[in-house]
Amino acid sequence: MTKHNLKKAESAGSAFFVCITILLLLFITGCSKKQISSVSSSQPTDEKPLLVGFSQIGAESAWRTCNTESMQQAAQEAGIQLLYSNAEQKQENQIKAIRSFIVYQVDVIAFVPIVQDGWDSVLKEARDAGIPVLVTDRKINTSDESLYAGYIGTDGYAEGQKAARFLLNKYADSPADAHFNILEIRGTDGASVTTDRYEGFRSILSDDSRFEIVWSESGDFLRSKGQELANTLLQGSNGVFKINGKKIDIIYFHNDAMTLGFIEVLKQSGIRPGKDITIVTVDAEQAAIDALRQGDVNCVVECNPKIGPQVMDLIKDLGQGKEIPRLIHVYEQVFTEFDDLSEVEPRGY
Ligand code: GYE
Repeated sequence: MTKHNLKKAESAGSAFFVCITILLLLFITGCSKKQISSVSSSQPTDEKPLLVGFSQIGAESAWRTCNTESMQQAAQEAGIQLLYSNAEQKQENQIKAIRSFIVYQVDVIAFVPIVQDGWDSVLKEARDAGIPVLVTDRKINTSDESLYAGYIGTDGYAEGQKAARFLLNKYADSPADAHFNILEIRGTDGASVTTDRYEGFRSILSDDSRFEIVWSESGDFLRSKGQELANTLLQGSNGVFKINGKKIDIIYFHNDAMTLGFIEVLKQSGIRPGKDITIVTVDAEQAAIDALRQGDVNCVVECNPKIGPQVMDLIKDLGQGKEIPRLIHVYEQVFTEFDDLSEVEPRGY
């Protein structure tokens, strides 16, 4: 066989491999075509590429879409074959996907746990099959820490603290007897990042009696829910936003998607976000940075979705049987109304 024919045969072989992979996964999980797809390596090598199963939560926000793209692009650049599964916001779909990765004997499993609890059984199955697991973006609760190799992603607790510190700074000159009522719109209940952003925020403000969290409700990290909550909470507001008779001074949102939906309704109700009410939000999507520049938002705490390259480095280590750090928090910044925003690069999400 000539070198040329050999190359052709190799690439036909790898195309066949990808097809079989997809068919097998579809068969095992019964998932729709939309839920599972394969990204193959752009760098043909003589070695068999690492095969990685990645279970993503879904596509609930621009942040999430960017996170998925970062993983897929980084896998391609690293020559890793990524089997991508979209759980469409359901833990049961994630568990099914992980089981199918185990049956297919992938080299490494990576997943974003939609909620913290309920992973032990499936992770034991992965361990029994000798497949290392990397937890990314959100954390898990487990009775046995050895069930996963490590975690890489956001520091939700620090994000909550940063949001609260902005408020301490903004109201630094307000007297001790001033009073600020806070509304909190939480992310998905049961998700580690929701708990962390909730607790981090309180850890800073609980010592300052000027701040009172008068209401906290989940908007599930969705723009549509943010809008829906605003419509319900603002009913009969007549230009002043009150909950249980208390005028809301500050709203702390666990993500930008919910913020953007909510402030649209605030404006329609004749309340000026960023001016009549202080708005603090997490993620730093481009739309939130634009809103900060326009004065509709006062503080944006960055949550970094572009972790694909770091994830792939860890996956390569795991593929070689190396140990990885137990916990890696990625770099994240804060953007506020007091900063010079002219240097902020386009966010890309
Ligand atoms: O803030 C939000 C997304 O898990 C850190 O999930 C992530 C969060 C992010 O839907 O926009």
